[in-house]
Amino acid sequence: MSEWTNRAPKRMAFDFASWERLPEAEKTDFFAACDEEMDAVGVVVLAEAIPHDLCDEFIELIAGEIRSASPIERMANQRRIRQTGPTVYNMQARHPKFMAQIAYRPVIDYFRRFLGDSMTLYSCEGRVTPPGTGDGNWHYDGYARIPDYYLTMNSLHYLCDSTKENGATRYIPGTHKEFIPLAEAATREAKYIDVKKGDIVLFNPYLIHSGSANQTEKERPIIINYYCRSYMKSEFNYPRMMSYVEASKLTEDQRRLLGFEHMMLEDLHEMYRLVSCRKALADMNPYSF
Ligand SMILES: O=C(O)CCC(=O)C(=O)O
Repeated sequence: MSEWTNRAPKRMAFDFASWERLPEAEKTDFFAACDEEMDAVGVVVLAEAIPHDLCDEFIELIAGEIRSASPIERMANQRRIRQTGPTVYNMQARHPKFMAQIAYRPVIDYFRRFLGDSMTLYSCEGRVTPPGTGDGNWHYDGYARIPDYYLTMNSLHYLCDSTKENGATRYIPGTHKEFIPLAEAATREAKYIDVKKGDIVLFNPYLIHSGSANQTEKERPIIINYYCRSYMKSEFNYPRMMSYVEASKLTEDQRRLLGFEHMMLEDLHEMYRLVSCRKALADMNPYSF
């Protein structure tokens, strides 16, 4: 393992739009460069990976969910307004564009190299940091800190430019290597990640970081797609939240990410109804006749 560095992360440019069609060798080289950033800095910035018009659609969809929030969601958002801003859980269940975004190839191909092919989604959230929000709490995204082994990985999808002025994500350099307590990290100098609209930032799960104060007059919207190893519990039980018809429309990647292959079954019937993607049992699915 090499040393960490205090320098700002590089903006990793790539032809993300052509990802599916590009030769494997090009992606392997790109990932090797990303690995250097992940190791040395603790964050990888995928430069303008999301087209701007899609960012605008995401912003509208998150705003719509916040406007139509249920009373309990409203109360929770009111309570957290000074620190993180309104948060919408389960965005992938609320709109197909978010369902597509959880399976965004450059991110899941990269994360699967660390968390295994069976990696699942832990959570998909939309968040808006409004003007007047203060600094977030220092934290790292993982559970136990195990050297050279990751249990989770987080991706932040920025839907507008984000700087120190409007609530950039900040981090304490080196904390992905030196496993110091949060209180000690809080006494060290933070760095702010300067990103552009459409950038996606991938985090080393042990890097201590947080959101920061939004001192502008404009909101800062982001999507937070967080993944974990398949043997861990995700935030919600996604297969049980979906109807059979909804589940039948998922792509293979989405099914796997939502944990259909690794869920704990309630009873024998679920084995045929929910897990019929397991090839050996596919012809026994009672709905498939
Ligand atoms: O809002 C941010 O920039 C930080 C979000 C964050 O720290 C997290 O999701 O773990």
